[in-house]
Amino acid sequence: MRTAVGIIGAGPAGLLLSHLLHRQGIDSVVLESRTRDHVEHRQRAGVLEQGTVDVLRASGASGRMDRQGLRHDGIELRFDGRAHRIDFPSLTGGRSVTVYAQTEVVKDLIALRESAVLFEAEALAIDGSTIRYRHQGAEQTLECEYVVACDGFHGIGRSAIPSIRTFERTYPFAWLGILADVPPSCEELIYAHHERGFALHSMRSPQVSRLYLQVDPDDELADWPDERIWDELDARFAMEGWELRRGPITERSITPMRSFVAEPMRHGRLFLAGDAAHIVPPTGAKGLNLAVADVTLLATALTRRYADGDESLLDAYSETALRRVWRAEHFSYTMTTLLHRDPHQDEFGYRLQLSHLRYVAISPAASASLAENYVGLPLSS
Ligand code: RFL
Ligand code: PHB
Repeated sequence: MRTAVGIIGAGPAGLLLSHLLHRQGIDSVVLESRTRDHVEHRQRAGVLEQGTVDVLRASGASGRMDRQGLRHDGIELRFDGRAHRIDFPSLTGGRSVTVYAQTEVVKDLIALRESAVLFEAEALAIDGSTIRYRHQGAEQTLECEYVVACDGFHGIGRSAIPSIRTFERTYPFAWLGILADVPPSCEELIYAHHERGFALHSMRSPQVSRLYLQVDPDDELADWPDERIWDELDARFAMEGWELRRGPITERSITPMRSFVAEPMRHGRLFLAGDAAHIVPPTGAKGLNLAVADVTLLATALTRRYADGDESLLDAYSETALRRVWRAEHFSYTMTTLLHRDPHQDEFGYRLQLSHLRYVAISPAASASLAENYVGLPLSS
């Protein structure tokens, strides 16, 4: 098989890249190791930056998102038993975020690119601009002009860049995430700082809540029966006059927290995009948005290359993308260390967290900085 751009991975990065290229008349094939059903039901992100929404809208992929996505003009920081709202539009010149699940973004993009995705096709190796892969028990090759590895943190793309440097931080905690069939107990997301640990109240729809609890990285799901999860959420969100609604838990998982960056994001005709090149802890809601920013840059660069042979944007891709990546790394790290209880941290560190949170709550400058990073800086910054 032959194509212009061979893409490994049908997550948001690979699917959106294929869609953006298709709109410019550039041929691509997406190889995905898992089944369509698996990819469409993997529970992950929920917050789309304004820039991500703009890209989906401009590319004609936003029909359902425009109908079902929930526009959010703020978040709540809850600490010391009190609520502090960060208002996005007034702090960022009118910007906001949209709550629309990654599973739905992926379903929408697969519907648009169905004919270009080969499911259950596992990339085995990248030799120059040829991808070797296994499909239906047989080894095959995909001959490409360019290869883009959008194959996530555990993919093979990164290892095909010989000069790669990696930067990493792990954290002494993990997130236990649940989906529950119960209307959200809040209108906006709540990020709660508590001496028992961090908790986050998010949502998927007016009927479905998404909640997260900081847990020990060695904890297993068996350690967390339903009642313990709800009791712990109750304790961490506790605030006078506020109650958490409980309902049947339909999905649960534990995710470790990690910061990771690989540099550069290009080697010859091979490019990395999304989680294949970088991971952020989810506290800043940045992972999916970074993946979208990477492939938006890459689609523009490849379009220019196919239009008139100009490779300057492809040459600049890694450096341009990494500037945004490091901004998101810093923001995600800051939110993570601000809000979680570090088991190795002493009371001094805990007091510093509270002081920083109070500063964000009272200072327009500090809350504007948080808001501008949360809604996302412009793509060109
Ligand atoms: P993905 O989604 O991991 O997709 C990679 C795809 O590549 C496939 N693959 C291969 N295919 C063929 N051959 C191989 N050898 C292959 N190896 C791998 C995989 O099967 C998969 O389908 O990466 P992508 O596209 O870069 O997208 C990144 C996002 O998924 C990720 O950054 C976000 O989910 C992170 N994230 C969040 N991001 C946000 O922007 N906002 C959020 O609110 C948010 N919350 C979250 C999150 C991630 C979480 N977890 C589970 C890590 C909340 C959580 C709990
Ligand atoms: C989610 O809705 O899954 C979500 C929201 C905000 C985050 C992380 C995850 O920071």
